[in-house]
Amino acid sequence: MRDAGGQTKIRGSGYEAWLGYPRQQFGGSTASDLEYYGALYIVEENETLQAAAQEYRRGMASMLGIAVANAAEPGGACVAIGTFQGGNERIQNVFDEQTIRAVGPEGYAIRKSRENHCIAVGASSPIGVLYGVFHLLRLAKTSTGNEAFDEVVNPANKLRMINHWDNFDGSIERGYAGHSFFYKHNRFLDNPQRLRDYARMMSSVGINAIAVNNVNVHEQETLFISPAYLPDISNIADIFRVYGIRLYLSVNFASPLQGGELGTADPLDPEVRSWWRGKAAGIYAAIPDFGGFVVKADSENRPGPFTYGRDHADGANMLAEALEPFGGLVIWRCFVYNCKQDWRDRKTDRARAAYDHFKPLDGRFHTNVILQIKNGPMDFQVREPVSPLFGALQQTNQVIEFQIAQEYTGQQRHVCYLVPQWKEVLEFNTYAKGEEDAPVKHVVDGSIWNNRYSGVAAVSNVGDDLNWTGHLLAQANLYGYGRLAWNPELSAECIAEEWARLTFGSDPAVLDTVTRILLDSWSIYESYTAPLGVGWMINPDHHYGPNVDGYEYSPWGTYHFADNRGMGVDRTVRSGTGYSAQYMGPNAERYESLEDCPDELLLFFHHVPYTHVLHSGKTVIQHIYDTHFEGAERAAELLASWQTLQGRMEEGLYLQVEERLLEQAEHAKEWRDKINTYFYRKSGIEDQQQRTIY
Ligand code: GCV
Repeated sequence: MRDAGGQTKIRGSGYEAWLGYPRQQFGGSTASDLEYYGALYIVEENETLQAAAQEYRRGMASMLGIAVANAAEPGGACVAIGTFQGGNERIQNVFDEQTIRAVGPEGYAIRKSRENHCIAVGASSPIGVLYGVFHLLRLAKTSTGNEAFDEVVNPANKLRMINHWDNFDGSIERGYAGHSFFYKHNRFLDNPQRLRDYARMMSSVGINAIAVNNVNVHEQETLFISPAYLPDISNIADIFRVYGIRLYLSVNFASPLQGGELGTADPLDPEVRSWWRGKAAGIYAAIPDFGGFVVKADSENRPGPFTYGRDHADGANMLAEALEPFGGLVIWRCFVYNCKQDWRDRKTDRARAAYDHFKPLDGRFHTNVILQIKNGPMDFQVREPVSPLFGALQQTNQVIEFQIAQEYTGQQRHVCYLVPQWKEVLEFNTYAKGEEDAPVKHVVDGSIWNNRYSGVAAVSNVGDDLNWTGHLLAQANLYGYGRLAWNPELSAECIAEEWARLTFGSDPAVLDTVTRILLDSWSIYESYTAPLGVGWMINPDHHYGPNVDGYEYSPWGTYHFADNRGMGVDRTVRSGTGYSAQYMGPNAERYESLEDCPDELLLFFHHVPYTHVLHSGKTVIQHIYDTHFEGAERAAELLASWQTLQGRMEEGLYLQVEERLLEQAEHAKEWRDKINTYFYRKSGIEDQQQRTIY
């Protein structure tokens, strides 16, 4: 957003995201914390601690309009920040041994001590202090000004990662917010301020790892691990480091072949192994805290170990061995499937692929390999079951992969707050421990199997749009992802409210409306796009907009198997692909059974007649008609709700969201009409309510 003079307008653009700290009116009559907020006591010089101090000053200036002083006088009221060992006597006085022991490597403690006249933020590492300061700012923003601060906070997940699908030419695969802010026209962009602001945002929600290039690694990006490119990559890593973020690179499994250096990429070939060891040494010479490699292999036309008759443990372990001496990790994706599969036999099933490939390899991966598993067995659809690999892999480090980028969920042109979906996945009981609860969140935080590495990763939704995410409300997904990765116990409501407050301020009408829009949005989007667990009804390649038979990897039919009698994919053991047996205990039974399968996943697991009656009491076809009519209406209501907020926030923020919601309301009608018409023509069954179906 630029004004007439060409100046970039930050206020009202969304650029500051949740770090803009709108002016705060404390509600409490005895806003006693204010006496502390005006002065800061810090003694350490470390860059990360200085960044923490800067954040604090910036936040307080914006929120309270105060210029924070350096706390010079001994004993004066202040906020004191520092590491436990860093020589800050306020910190030393406030925190006892027991508290210090309870704080993990990235955690922090916050305590208000009247005796010591301070609010203290202490940690065992500088990054812990920075996280603590972000937390204090959040508290100050969301509090009444008179809280009893006293908590120790540690992240639940070790790895809290973002994957960029940015290409060196500046495009972003599945990017819906402009171009890359790392690269353009095969050059590194020189925009350290933008990178710093990005790192601040990510750090403020606890992200500690970022892979900066697409998992589909093309010719140019294959060279990122070579001396010609490492100095530029290392500049990015320098910025990230201050904010506690390690840089990762996606690598091409066939890298040794590029430029004819070697004649093979066979993971068991000694020359190949030594080639990768050499590369690792070169990378660590340039970036001593380099995180490691992210790898997509043998999937969607990417090279991989299958070419050489090797399996994925062979492939991953070869890279792991190269990175091991430097403490690096291999993050190996389980999104491995044959996109050219012919489904006509109705036994072949893409949903089976990840489990079929990786379950037999459990226990064979090196200790510095982490498998990255998409949340569902297919591909980030609006609705799919949880991947059965969670719980099935018991001797393997693993992270879950979400997609913040809204590839199949409205492409950041429609609002679709995904935190409720992610929460459902994280709470899903895998039954991996029989009677004992074994939810996905405890599989991925490593606590169930005592994994050395564990955590959460997600595909980023940012680009060079001034507001980062295209749709301003899509910032809530980015924010929410980070908050959830840090603490999966937070509720979707609490995260939505927190984000709204940090972004728009504390006007109750705004908070209430924004929170409601966010919380309703997934169900609204689902209702006009993806009935009963059917996905993929999108235009080929770009995946935007309705096209019932459109998806490019279904040239032999469809992913919904609709004919004139019924629809859905039979994934039962009894008569279908047998996928339901990949689940454990009650999950396998529930999905196998037509009676017990939950409505929202019915057509994912069963092929049924259009007249099949759901638990809701409606037939499948009537459900499709009703949800599509209702969905379009509810999309229009989102716009109407938003319009009640005019004049209650910065105009720039209001207008950009209004524009997107207008588009969504229109486009929901197109979805309604295309899908209803398709299934009306297929089934020949009239709508009970006699509404017009085109
Ligand atoms: C980066 C889906 C997307 C691809 C993406 C792939 C993946 O198929 O459409 O763009 O490739 O997932 O996760 O690797």
